[in-house]
Amino acid sequence: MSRLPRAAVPWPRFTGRLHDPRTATAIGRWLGLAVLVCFLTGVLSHYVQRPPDWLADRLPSRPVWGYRVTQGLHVASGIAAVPLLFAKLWTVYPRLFVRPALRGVRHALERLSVAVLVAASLFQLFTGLLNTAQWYPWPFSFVPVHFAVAWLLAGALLLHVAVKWPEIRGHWRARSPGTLALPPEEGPDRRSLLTGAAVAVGAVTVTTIGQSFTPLKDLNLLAPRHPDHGPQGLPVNRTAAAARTESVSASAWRLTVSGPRPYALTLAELRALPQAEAELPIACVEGWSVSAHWGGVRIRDLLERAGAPPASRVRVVSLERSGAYRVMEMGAEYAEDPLTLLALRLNGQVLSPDHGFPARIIAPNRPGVWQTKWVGRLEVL
Ligand SMILES: Nc1nc2c(c(=O)[nH]1)N[C@H]1C(S)=C(S)[C@@H](COP(=O)(O)O)O[C@H]1N2
Ligand SMILES: [Mo]
Repeated sequence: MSRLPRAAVPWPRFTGRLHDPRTATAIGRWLGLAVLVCFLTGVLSHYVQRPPDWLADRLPSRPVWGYRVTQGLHVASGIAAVPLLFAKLWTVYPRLFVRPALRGVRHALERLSVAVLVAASLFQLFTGLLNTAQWYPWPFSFVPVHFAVAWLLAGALLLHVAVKWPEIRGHWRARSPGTLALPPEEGPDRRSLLTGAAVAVGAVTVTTIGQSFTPLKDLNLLAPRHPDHGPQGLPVNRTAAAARTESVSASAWRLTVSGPRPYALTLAELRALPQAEAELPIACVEGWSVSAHWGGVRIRDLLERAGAPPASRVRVVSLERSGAYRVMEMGAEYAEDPLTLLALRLNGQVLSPDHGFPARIIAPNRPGVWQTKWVGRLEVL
């Protein structure tokens, strides 16, 4: 601001270190790191959930906790970015009052790119945060729009960093000459602001990270889901009542498997097949994740019985009549993994209706949305 003539800044006047470029850089680099982690884990999550055809059979089923960690990081970095973004906006908002507002085409384009960056950042954090609470008060579909705006944000951020590069470089280290040249001042100093921002990040992280990082689950006060709260010690997103699958009768239910040698099995017949066990997490894309002990029949055994050729892909259809997760496709890597089960048991008990009775999918290193509940049909593709 100091470079502008006084008369060009009619109101308000901002002085002090809390609005200077050194502070903006100090907060900006933490915000940049959070955004980078959030972007990379988000893009990964998107392609794991909706792989293009060439990738679908190559997605690795190990490590079993892979998606749990990356999606936990996605949501945690997004949450941490909220206080950082507000601190950054507060530091730089005096620039809104820069006069003349537009100094030429270059300046206009730069201001436009900052407007896009701020709008996209606010949009991403707002929609992402509401998604963790499964609240969608908008007329568009969350996933494609959140994904598209992520690229907009990434582009605007790259441009912003490029434009500000000389300033960022000059202020990166605390003892850069630019800082020393500033006059000493009274009032709140930069360190208090940075400490405040760090405390805010720590507070929102500690009170939400327990939703995926089980050792801290007792501190999880703010996240919508608690790892322990739910039937059979596991949270539930869509209940059997919501999916209208409560009235599935165990005696009438059949698992039908289509393929070269199609067949159908009753629940008793499935239980009589060789059973396998797996310790695997449900890792919901909304951020919560919990590991559980599953028992059931290996998918690869069921596919083999249907005469499926090796490296077959499988489509899983739920009994649910409607819903975004009624039909799921599973690539060959998952279908062949010995830990991928048609689960009949959870934590030592028969699956409860909310966890997918009579049978559900559990696979390693996969997003929760594809752990299909209330399975009725498998189709060898
Ligand atoms: N048929 C069906 N399966 C489903 C869903 C669904 O809506 N319908 N929700 C999925 C989501 S989003 C998650 S996170 C997991 C949660 O499993 P849980 O309720 O047993 O914890 O189930 C998945 N399976
Ligand atoms: Mo989920």
